[in-house]
Amino acid sequence: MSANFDPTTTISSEFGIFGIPMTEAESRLVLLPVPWEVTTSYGAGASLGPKLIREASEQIDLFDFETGKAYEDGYHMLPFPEELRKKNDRFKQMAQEVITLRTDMSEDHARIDGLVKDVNAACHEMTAWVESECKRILSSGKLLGLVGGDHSTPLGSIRAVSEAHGGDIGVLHIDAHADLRKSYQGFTQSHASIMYNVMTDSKKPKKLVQVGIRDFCEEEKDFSDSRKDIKTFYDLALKQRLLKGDSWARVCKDILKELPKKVYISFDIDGLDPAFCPHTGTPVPGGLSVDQVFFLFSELAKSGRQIVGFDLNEVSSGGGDEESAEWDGNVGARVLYKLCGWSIVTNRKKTATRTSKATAKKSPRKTAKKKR
Ligand SMILES: [Mn+2]
Repeated sequence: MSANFDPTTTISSEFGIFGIPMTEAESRLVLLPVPWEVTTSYGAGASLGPKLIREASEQIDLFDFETGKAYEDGYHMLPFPEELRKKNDRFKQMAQEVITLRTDMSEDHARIDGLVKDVNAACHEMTAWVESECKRILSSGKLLGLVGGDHSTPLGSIRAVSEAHGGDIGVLHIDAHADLRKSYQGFTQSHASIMYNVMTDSKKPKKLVQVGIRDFCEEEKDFSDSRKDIKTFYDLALKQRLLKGDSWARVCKDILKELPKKVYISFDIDGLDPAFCPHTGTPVPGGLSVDQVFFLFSELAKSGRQIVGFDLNEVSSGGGDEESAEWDGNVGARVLYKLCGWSIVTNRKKTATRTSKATAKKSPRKTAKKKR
């Protein structure tokens, strides 16, 4: 970090995510942007998520009430992958044609099947690319966060993290949707199937814990019920507890009880009340407040659990212009900032000796800053 860097003033996000001017090599945590929304069925614009979040991120005060100066360890967002974005535009058109043909009850099954096959193949390629990028980041000993895109994007990151820990991780999945469909509109790799794909993968995590779920079909509920390694906390059940006077602290305790020591957080922004993400693709009334989610994160950290990776998805412009989605970007950036901070802090605890060395190394920089 440059000696000229002043964390108390607003610095353009052009210098880096949250205005932090640090390279990948200098950073403890690396963010992978994945501008992909090929099979988005309803609102469009999730591929703009990384851009919306990055632009809003410059507004954030770096010192955090809970995680302090975690940012000093360095956050770096990789450049937006232009090739992937172009591929997204091409295959999204094909996926849209499928949806239109199906809606029109088309009999042209050969055409539909051909398009579906091509779209599924493109989605597999995206997942393979994400997986290899994540493996590269993890093998350099860095912490990892993925910024989507729609919620199909983190299959590769969850796979990479799960494999790195021999499957000994739990996924904390915050979402309005269960995402446990075998396929949706013929697409096997869509946002609606992400957790089905995660939990039927050869490198699957040992537990999936879902929170805020309020939109699901019978098949998804049956699938969740049938699996001992999946626990779904339905939004309605959580709200009923709160409405009867139970505390969110007790609810969080019950959620955390289901999770092992190592936790990967998969956060679909629509898990929040739509007031916090009005332009997201598939908003559902109800949901969590930002406060409730931040409290859950802090309880997770306090419990001694370690965040081994995370993703944030479905922050979107809703198909409108970017300016209209400024609020969505603002909330997304703040959620991302908490995820980054807790990732640093929960991994610091585990490697106390390494941290003290890192802190010692940092002090000359602090002195340099004071000279200004
Ligand atoms: Mn969702």
